[in-house]
Amino acid sequence: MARIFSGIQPTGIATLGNYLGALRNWVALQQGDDECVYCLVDLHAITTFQEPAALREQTRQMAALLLACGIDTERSILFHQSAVSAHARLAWIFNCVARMGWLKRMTQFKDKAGKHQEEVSTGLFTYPNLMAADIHAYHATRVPVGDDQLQHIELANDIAEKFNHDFGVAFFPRIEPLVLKESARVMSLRDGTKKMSKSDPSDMSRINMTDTADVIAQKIRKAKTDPEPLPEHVHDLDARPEARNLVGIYAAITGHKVSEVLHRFAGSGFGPFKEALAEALIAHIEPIGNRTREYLKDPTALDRILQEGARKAEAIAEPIVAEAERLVGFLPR
Ligand code: AQP
Repeated sequence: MARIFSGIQPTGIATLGNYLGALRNWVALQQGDDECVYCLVDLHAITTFQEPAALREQTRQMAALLLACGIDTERSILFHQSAVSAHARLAWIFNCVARMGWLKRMTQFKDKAGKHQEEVSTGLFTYPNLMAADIHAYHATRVPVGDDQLQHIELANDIAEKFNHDFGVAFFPRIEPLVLKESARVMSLRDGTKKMSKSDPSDMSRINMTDTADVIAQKIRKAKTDPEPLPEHVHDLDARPEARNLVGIYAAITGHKVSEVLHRFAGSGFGPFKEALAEALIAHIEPIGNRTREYLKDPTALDRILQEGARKAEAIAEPIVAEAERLVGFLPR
């Protein structure tokens, strides 16, 4: 049995991108033999400023959504990162193991910081070290991620290797990223070259997992497209990012291959295709949104679920991080 770790930032309402790139896989992975540890990474969330009351609200909202998607706390551990101090302690050690040059190469930092590299928080820069700590604190070896996170997994492996080398031990194992190819990356509905993000300022750029049927239909109707009809061949989508994105979403949500979707819609304009896409999305997402709203009616129960999860997470992470601290040379706590 291996251990799986994955996290999501409570920086807003989860999007269709989070769902197809990550959450859906989290639910499926519970059926296997591996132990699943799923974390609401609130320490990561504050690398960009979060209004405190909103952060509390968003963390509960994300917990409710994960439960609504099918995360089962009998099978998986679900908790919020700040409740288990082992994450921050190991992250500090990794801050001292990782090299500046490694972090400077991280494309997600460059994307997120953009032209403001001097003004963003240092936490945003060292974010990948905390992510490495999240995984290694559990000796997790399998990590389901969207393909945008692959570089961070490579970095987590580099950090583990350097730690093992520096301290002359084989303590942290290698991590294997799990990426589902067909649905790996969902792009913005307004710009097919930009990833769909829960913190994009434009709500029309994304499908939120709690959007109602009307809102989903409207967002798909207004999604950016081009004037050409849908093509016959998959490679004809290469230069058409918006069309490729919508066809990819339809394929992922219906469980078909992109080629099968094109076979059905080739030659048709976007009107009928968008109608079919909206219908498929609504059938899939609306029940999840309804269940999320049900869970949110009892915030105390949600807090309790997360706290119980945190105690289980701590029971695994504490001895591992205590051993890392001993290896580094710290006296016992
Ligand atoms: N558009 C996407 N397509 C596929 N997968 C995605 N993921 C995020 N966006 C897409 C995957 O969702 C998991 C959780 O992501 P996160 O919330 O920890 O951070 P993120 O990748 O930065 O997601 P967002 O939605 O873009 O959040 P903000 O706007 O706060 O930065 C990850 O596995 C990620 O790959």
